[in-house]
Amino acid sequence: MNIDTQAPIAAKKVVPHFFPDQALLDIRTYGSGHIHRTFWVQLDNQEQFILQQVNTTIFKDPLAIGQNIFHLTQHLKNSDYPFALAEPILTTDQRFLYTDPEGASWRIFSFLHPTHSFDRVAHPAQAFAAARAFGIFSKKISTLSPALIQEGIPNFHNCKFRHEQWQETIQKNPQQRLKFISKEIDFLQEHSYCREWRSRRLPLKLSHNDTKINNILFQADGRTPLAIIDLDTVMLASPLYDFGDMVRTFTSPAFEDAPEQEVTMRLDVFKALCEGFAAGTGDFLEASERSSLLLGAFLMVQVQAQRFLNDYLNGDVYYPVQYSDHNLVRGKNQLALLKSMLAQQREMEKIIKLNFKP
Ligand code: ADP
Ligand code: GN1
Ligand code: MG
Repeated sequence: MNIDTQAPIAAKKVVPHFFPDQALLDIRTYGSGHIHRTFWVQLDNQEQFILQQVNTTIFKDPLAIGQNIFHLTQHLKNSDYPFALAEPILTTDQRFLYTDPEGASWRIFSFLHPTHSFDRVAHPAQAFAAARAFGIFSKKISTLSPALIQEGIPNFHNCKFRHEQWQETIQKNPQQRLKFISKEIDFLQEHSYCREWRSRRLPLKLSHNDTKINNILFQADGRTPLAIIDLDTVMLASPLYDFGDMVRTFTSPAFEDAPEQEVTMRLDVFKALCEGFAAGTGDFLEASERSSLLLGAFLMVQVQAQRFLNDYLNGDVYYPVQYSDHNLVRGKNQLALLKSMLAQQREMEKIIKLNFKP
C-alpha cells in the first residue's frame, strides 16, 4: 500500500461505499482546482478513479450538480461528441453522492488517462485546440433542454451581483485590508464593463462557465484535447462568459498567481483562441453575441479581479491561499492583464472581426 499521508482519513473511508469488493491500493491529492478536494485513487484491481469532496459551501445542493452532470454526460454521449467524458460512478445504493458521517459529500468519476492538464497555455496551437473544443462543447450542449439543468451557484456570473458584493465588502472592510488596495479599487471604479454588458441583453444558453485552461485535459503533446471536465457550473448564461474566461486564462504567459510584472496579453495566443472558438462554434453565435465578444473578455477579467480582491478583503474564505497576500497577488495579476488588454484593444477587435463576421 502506498497511501499519501496528505489524503484525509475521511477520503480513504469513502471508497468502500462505491466499491465494496475492492481494497484501496493508493490515494493521492490531485490537480490544481480551486474549489473541490480532488484525489486520485487506485484500487486493488489496478483500476483508477477521481474522488472528490464537493465544496458544499459553494455548491449548496451537491445532488443537483450530480444530476446535472448525469444529464450532460448522457446527452453528450448521444450527440456525436468528439471528446471523452468523466463518467459519474454511482454508490453501492445507486446514488451520485456518498454523504459521510460528518456530512461531507463525496463523488467519484472515471479517471481519464493518460491525460495532462496545464495551468497556463504553452503556445498558440494549444489555445486554438482548447478554444475549438470549448466551442464544440457549447454547440453540443445547446441542444439539451435547459429545464434539465439546475442552477449550481445562483448569480454566478451576474456582474451586478458581483458589483454589489464588492461594494458591500469595501464598506464593511472586515479584515482591515482596504488600505492595501486603494489603487486597485480606484482602477476598478474606472474600469467597469458591467453596465454596458447588461445593456446588451444577450441571449442565455447552456454554457460551461468555467473555461479555465486546466478544465480541459490534453494528450501529452499538449495540442490534442481529450476531455472537457469540471461541469459543475454548466447553467444558463451567455456563451461569451466562456469566451471571456478563455481570454482570461489562455492569453497570459504567467500563472494566475504570478507577480503582475510577468503578465501580458499575448496577441498571437488571442488570435489562435479566436480562430479556434470560431471553428468550434461555427454558426452558433448570433450577431449580437459576435459583436460583444471583446466586451465579454474585458468583463470576465474585471469581474475575476474583483472576485479575488473581494476574497482578499474578506480574509480568504472562497479561494484557498498558500500565504496571506495570495488573493491580492491574484487580483493584481488580473488587473495587469486587463491593462495589457486595454493597450491592445484595437488589435484584439480587428482579430475578432476577421474571425466572427459581423
Ligand atoms: P475544481 O472544481 O476544484 O477545479 P476539477 O473537477 O476541475 O475541480 O478537478 C481538479 C483537477 O483534477 C482538474 O483540473 C484535473 O487536473 C483533475 N481531474 C478532475 N477530474 C478528472 C478526471 N476525471 N480525470 C483526470 N483528471 C481529472
Ligand atoms: C474557480 O474550480 P476552478 O478552479 O476550475 C472558480 C472560477 C474562477 C477560477 C479562478 C465554482 O475555478 O469561477 O474563475 O477558480 N470556480 C468557482 O481561477 O467559483
Ligand atoms: Mg477545475
